[in-house]
This record gives sequence, C-alpha cells and structure tokens, in this order.
Amino acid sequence: MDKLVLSVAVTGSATVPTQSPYIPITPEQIASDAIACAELGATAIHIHARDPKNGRPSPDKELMKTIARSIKAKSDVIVGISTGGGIGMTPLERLEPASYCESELASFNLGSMNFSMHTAARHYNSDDYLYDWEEEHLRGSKGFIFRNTFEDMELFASTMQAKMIKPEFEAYDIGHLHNLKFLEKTGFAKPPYWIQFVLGVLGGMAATAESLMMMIQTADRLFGKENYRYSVIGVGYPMQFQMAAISMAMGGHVRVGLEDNIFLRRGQLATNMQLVEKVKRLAEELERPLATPAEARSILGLKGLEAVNY
Ligand code: KMH
Ligand code: ZN
Repeated sequence: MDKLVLSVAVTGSATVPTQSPYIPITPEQIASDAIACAELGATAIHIHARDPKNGRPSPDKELMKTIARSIKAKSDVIVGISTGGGIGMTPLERLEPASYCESELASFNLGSMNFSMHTAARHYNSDDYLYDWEEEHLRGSKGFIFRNTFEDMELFASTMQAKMIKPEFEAYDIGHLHNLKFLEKTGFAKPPYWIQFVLGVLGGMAATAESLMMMIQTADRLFGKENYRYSVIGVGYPMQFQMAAISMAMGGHVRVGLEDNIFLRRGQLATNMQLVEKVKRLAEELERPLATPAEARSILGLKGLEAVNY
C-alpha cells in the first residue's frame, strides 16, 4: 500500500458560521488551520475562500491567493484549490481562483447533481442565525443544482491542462466515473487519475461500504487499478471516520475536515486539528504511515511548489 495521503478540507462552502465557531472564515484563520494541520502530519489542504466580513463563500481570487501564499510561507503542504465554489457562483467564477493561483492541485467535479444541505436548517430558528445570508443558504439548497455540464468540464479540463494543475476528480456517483471515461476518450483527461469518492452528499451516493465498493469496482473496470488512486470523503458524522477507516484498510487515501463534517464525537463540535488527530490515531492502528508532502507529490505526480503562481 502507498503511504497515506491525508487531505484536510478546512472550511468548504456548504456550512454556515452558525453551525460551528470552529469553521475558519478569514484568510488568516484558514491559513492558520491549514498550517496547524500540516504540522500534525496532513499531506494536502483543500481550500475555499470565504468573505471575512460574514463567512459567506467567496470566489474572490485575491482572497484565495492570500490564503495560499500564507500557507506557503510556513509550510510545504500541498494546496488544492476548490473549483466547486459555492451556491450562486457561475462555473467561470468557480474556476478563476485555481486558474489564477496555478495551484498544484484543484478539485474537478464530474457531473451535475442535486446537492442539498436543507436538512441542517431544522436545528435552527430564524433568529438563531449569525448572518443574514445563512438561512437562505441552507434552506434554499433544496432547490440547488450543482452544475457541471460537459461544456463546463471541458473548460475546466483545458484550463487545468494548460496550467499543469492536477485535477482531483470528485465522483459522487457511479455515472461520474463514466463521465470521466468520456472525458478521457475525447482527450480532456489523461491517466493516471487522482479520484475522490465523495459519499454522503444529499443528491449523491450514500456513505456506505457498499457504495464505496461499487465505486472501486467501476473505476477498476473503466480505468484499470494501475491507472488511478483514490481517496474517500465521508460526508457527515460519523461517516467521515467510518469511510476513512474503510478506505485506509483497503489501501485508499482519506480526506477529513470541517468542510465535510463538523463533529468529533456525537454532539461535540470539532476543530480541524482534532479531526486530523483522530484520523491519525486510526491510521496508526491500521498501519498506514502518513505520506509527507514530498512523498505525495511523487505519488500523485504534481508539478511542485516552485511552479505555482502565489
Ligand atoms: N464539499 C465536498 C462534498 C469542491 O470543492 O470542488 C465537495 C467539494 C467540492 O469539495
Ligand atoms: Zn470543496
């Protein structure tokens, strides 16, 4: 088995600040969590930017550059920039931060889908929310379509190819793997692939061992085991840890972080660093030593920190 590539998605764009005081918001907070996670042994950080005034997900490329640069000043951890963005952003707005920063890695979402967080709103009354955008963000996601058409994907793929940004392919469903195969056939994707199996989004496959097995079997058949590596995201609690353990036992890699789960234990909110510590304990028990950023760069075939634009 490879050494374990442990990615941490420190803030994301699905949650709202009211859900947890530990979600980092400002560029300083996001960079500080990223650096602390790297010091604990995380290999890669997946970042989104948020408006420092109110925590709303932001497509501002300068904010993203500030975050990436602050991380680079203190750590050689791999930085992957989101192109999933957030609700209300156009595909071009979503692509801009990664394209501008020319990061080593960027997420690449493999298909359009429902993507809903509206069930989280049942825990709050309207006057519980800290900021005016939050309630509509959660409730309104019931009507949200996460757009990733073939036209969008071709644009994302050609931009990333031109800037030597390695795509981190996010597959939420079996059909997304077939979409990747189609991108390969039409010249928009080339193995070896780095795939995140994202399980547990309302609108995608459930976070179960059975879903993961179906994903792996399909990817093996479409691409061949030797042509891809995978990491697993279990969305929500306790799925983040359950999926991490299954993936580690099978030789896969893992992503944790407050983007996908805000709890350390039932009813107890987590910090990003606590999530990393918990998954490190599991990794130790399962004999999966962590990859350093340098080892992961070689495992994933990344261009290197010298070639980024931040
Ligand atoms: N929050 C994850 C379920 C992206 O940023 O491109 C999906 C994600 C998408 O990370
Ligand atoms: Zn993300």
